Amino acid sequence: MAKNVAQKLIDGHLVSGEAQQGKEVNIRIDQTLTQDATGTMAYLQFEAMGVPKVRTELSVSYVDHNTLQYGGFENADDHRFLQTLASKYGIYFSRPGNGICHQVHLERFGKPGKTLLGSDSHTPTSGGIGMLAIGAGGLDVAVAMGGGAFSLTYPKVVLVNLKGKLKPWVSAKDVILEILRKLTVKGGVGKVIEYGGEGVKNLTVPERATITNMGAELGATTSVFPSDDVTKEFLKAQGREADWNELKADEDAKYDERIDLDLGKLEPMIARPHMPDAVCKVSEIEGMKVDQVCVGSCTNSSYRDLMLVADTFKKGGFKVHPEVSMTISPGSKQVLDMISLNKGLSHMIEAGARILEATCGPCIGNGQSPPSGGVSLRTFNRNFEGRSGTKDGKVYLCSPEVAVAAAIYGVITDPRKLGKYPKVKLPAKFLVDDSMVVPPAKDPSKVNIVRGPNIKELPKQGALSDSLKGKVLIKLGDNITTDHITPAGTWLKYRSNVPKYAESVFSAIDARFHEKAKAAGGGFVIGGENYGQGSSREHAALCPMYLGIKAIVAKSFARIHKDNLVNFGILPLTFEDPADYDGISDGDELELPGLKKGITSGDSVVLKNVTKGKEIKLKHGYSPRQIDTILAGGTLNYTTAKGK
Ligand code: MIC
Ligand code: SF4
Repeated sequence: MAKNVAQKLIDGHLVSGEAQQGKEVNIRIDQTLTQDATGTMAYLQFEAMGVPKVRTELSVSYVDHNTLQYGGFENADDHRFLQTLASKYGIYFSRPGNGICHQVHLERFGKPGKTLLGSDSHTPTSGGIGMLAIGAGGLDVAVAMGGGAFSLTYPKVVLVNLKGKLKPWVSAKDVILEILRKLTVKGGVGKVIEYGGEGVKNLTVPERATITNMGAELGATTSVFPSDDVTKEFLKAQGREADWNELKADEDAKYDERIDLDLGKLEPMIARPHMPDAVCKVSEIEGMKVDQVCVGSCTNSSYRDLMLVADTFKKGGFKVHPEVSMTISPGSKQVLDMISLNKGLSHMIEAGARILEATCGPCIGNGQSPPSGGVSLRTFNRNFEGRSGTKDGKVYLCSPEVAVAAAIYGVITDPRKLGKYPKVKLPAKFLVDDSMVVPPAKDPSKVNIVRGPNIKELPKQGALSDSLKGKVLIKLGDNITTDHITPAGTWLKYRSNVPKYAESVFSAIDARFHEKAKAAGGGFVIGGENYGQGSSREHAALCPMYLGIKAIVAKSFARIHKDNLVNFGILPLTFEDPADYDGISDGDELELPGLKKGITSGDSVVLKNVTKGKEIKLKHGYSPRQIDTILAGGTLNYTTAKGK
């Protein structure tokens, strides 16, 4: 049977299950990645499994999120824990300063045709070189490191058929913003977005990676490009030609959906606050005053992106506008090293840009929060309310072209006004120096894992009770993100300390939520559509579990978050009739009776609204594996019980 790229990758890694859309399948994972903010939990869970050494072809532990902590030891403790643990268990350790996990993985480790599971939602970045690269919760990554398969619902495959070439001052970010405009933040749920057509050859690997990176904002399982001569050139320039494999769709491969996109017809686009799909043309909002411009993040921090900014400043003799604060975060040490050697860095410094470390930085709310009510233009991938650290900050997402134009003029400006386009040519050879990647110890028995006081034990949870009772602790609307549930920014340092981090749950919506939840002995959360979109952080399940939350009843869930809830034994349930959402109020007393039978004997459970005297039908849609996991009270209980 003719296959598309996504099907070739999934079917080629199938361990069990039926390769049929909508069915759960289990696939073999070749590579894993973690970052510091999700990594400590993933490794604590990996340790709890008692496996002596990772069983993947390659596992890399990156430190890129929390690198510079103000006044405290927590981050440094986490880094030391991660480094010593990596050394002991056969994991490569990418030191802080070596770069953002996705950028470095693409440059140095990713291989076309392989699978990659990462404890970060932007893992699909490596789909830019033809990998099946999927974001997941830390526990799923821990299981994969232990040699276990990864379970996913066999996706629909959407072909984005590209033709033509991008015009000057229009770039890859505009492609993905246009797709977000068309499909919305939940348009990719249950789907893999596969790029094809004659336009593919006109996009370089860094451009492809920008597109697959931000496919995460569609809610897609992943996004993927074929692996072709452009991929080969990129890997050759990285000194990794031997890692290249050709990967393309068969001639008459079938797709579930198709979107045609003429690259030549695209214009500079921008996403307005506070959602990545609130996209319009830059020309529609030109002239708006800008307070900040930030270039960087795993979406747009490549050599190409930064040189575009540097050359625009240099060739036009431009400076940063006096009322704009502009920051640059390079994606990796390689990028920073190369732009410093070729003077691109000096051009940006001369223009008045501020140079930050090669890390996530402002993207995760680590510094450079906008001023009150301020407008910040960022080349990042998320602009959720409050994520920048300023609740009333207005964050817009755009390309490096649009960002530099705004930095120069101090107002949102169509970059096509900047004159001749300084098209960036990728180097025939990138500067390769992997000295900040520490290989694992030759003799693991000599390594002691160092745990500072911030590394707390994993909270535990018992098996599922047959009936759950409690109050509605909070009722929420649509598109609640994991940033709403467990915020990052100043809370990031508590990622290894669940009891403390649990105090952050829903804090931006209700500062006393955690006290309320604890006092009530737990309860229920009611959500709208696409509950839990965004980051893969499993803390958004783990911390509510710690507070005693038993079930989340919503109109629909985002993929990674739903899996995380199951992993930690919280029931994700959906309304059979979405209109029933209106029949539940904050504070209502709810009951889920006869759960065990309800879950095992069909897809439906009954929710009693004791306060309103009504019964509501809910669906669960769990696979047999998920049912067993839920009954056991989560994945760790389930795998331990299975192992006995
Ligand atoms: C993000 O962009 O939200 C993060 C921080 O990279 C997260 C991971 C995390 O919360 O640690 C992600 O995208 O998964
Ligand atoms: Fe880091 Fe931002 Fe990318 Fe998340 S989206 S990995 S915080 S750069």
